[in-house]
Amino acid sequence: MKTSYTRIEVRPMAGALGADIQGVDLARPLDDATFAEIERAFHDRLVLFFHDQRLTPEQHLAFSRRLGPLSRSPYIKHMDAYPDIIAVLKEADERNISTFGNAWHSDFSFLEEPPLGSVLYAREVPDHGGDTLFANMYDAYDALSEGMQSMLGDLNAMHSGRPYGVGGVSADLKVSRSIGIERNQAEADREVAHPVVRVHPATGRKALFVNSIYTTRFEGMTEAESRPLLDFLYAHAIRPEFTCRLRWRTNDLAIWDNRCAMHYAVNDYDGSRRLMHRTTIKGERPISARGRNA
Ligand SMILES: O=C(O)CCC(=O)C(=O)O
Repeated sequence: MKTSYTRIEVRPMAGALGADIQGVDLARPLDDATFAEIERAFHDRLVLFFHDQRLTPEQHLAFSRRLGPLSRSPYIKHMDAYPDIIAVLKEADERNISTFGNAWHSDFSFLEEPPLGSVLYAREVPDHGGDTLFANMYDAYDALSEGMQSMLGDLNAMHSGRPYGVGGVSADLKVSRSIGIERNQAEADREVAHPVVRVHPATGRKALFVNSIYTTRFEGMTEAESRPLLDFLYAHAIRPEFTCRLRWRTNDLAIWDNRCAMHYAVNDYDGSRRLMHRTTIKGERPISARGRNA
């Protein structure tokens, strides 16, 4: 069914997901009818992109809070003056180094209640490069065979914050120093179980919920046993047909739904400074297709 909008203009940016939103000034308080259309577009397109928004940190925070209570991400330094904002920064002189989010993931899926979504605001971006890719995890699930869907529907996967922990590969991963990641945190190594297929609380649709940064294995299986199927799912989930790409300009703002989309920050702008401000919206424990939590 085609959804119509009267308060905002919604221009899909790719077949699978993503939309440019026109006709909104996020610096002003939004009336309920306009916000309801933004929410509807968010559920329909998963990633919304607003251009040329002139926002103070307070206005960025106020819009974020319309989407839900904010959460603070463990292991990441928040801004001193704005403890609900992370500065996602890579300086021009940080060469041959990873960026924050430079692998496909759903934010902090290792939390018992992973974030609903994030609001990313571009303060300073390179002339070219530094795009963000997104993939639609409903489409990834829908495109699997019935046999695979049914098998995955019975599984939980373990997620861990190992990139921030002592035992994981990434204690020594070189990532931009500017983001302020706290590594070597023992509690990050613990695992949390989530359903492999989660049901979106607002749309009722099923989405694949595993990602290459935080998922370690299937519950009840070893990492070696899990690896082949996880690798298949990671490759399957990012088929070009399931993706869209945001090309940032300064003052653009994006919101994405972590429950049904993954994203990837492209690290192709050595020699340029890129500064984004991110807020994170609190989420809930993923609901499984079996009708109960993991
Ligand atoms: O900088 C970006 O484009 C995205 C960074 C990221 O992956 C995140 O904030 O979770």
